[in-house]
Amino acid sequence: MLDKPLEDAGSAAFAPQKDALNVWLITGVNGAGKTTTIGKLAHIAQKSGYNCLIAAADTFRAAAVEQVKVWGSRSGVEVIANPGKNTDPAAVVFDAITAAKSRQADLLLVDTAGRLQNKKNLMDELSKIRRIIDKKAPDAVVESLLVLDATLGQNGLRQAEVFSEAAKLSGVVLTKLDGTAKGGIAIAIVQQLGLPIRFIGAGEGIEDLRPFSSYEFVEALLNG
Ligand SMILES: Nc1nc2c(ncn2[C@@H]2O[C@H](COP(=O)(O)OP(=O)(O)OP(=O)(O)O)[C@@H](O)[C@H]2O)c(=O)[nH]1
Ligand SMILES: [Mg+2]
Repeated sequence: MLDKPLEDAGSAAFAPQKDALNVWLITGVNGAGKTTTIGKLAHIAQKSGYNCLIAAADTFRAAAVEQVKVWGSRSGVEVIANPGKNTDPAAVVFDAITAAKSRQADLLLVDTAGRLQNKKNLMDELSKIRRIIDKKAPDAVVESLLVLDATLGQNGLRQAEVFSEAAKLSGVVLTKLDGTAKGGIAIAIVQQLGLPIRFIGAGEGIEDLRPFSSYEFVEALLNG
């Protein structure tokens, strides 16, 4: 069951497509681990020889741009940000796509502000970001990933449903699996929304991201 969405998506291995701009939109509720995941992904991408850029589209929280810049410098990946205050995140994404095209980047990682799925204005803002990506980069390979805190339980399903609609989700990253949580909610998400789980976050460090393996996941779930 966990493997089915991977098969439907074409391939189990998840990597940026070569000879194209890949845009990975990273979404989720507050504190799920989006920015940390961006840092880890930038690190792997850089190590694997992809030309990577980060869009700092969390313009909501004052310290968010600084935080993602720290991750950018750890991984040696440039961060596109807007220096103004309270700027429109969709405008940052617009600028970042322009930069990615002119630098012939392979992968643009878009950090977004945490938002609760019941805040309509913030979900509309996310839809707008998604629309800008589709419009400004029609030839890009877009992945829209929900970062889901494994410790959250059943609320995760509702989150995934609403985010799926607003951001046209194509996959899930399950974080904080290094703690006691087993992330059983992922099974409901896979079953009900047909979304593949792409990565597992298992720690706060830059190396603590792994590709999802259904075998290891089920084994860990049952061995608890
Ligand atoms: N143990 C553990 N902690 C994690 C993991 N991923 C992220 N964290 C921690 O979770 C906290 C929030 O991480 P962020 O990356 O800032 O989360 P975010 O989704 O960007 O948060 P907002 O931008 O405020 O919505 C930080 O303390 C991270 O170190 C993980 O896989 N395991
Ligand atoms: Mg963040």
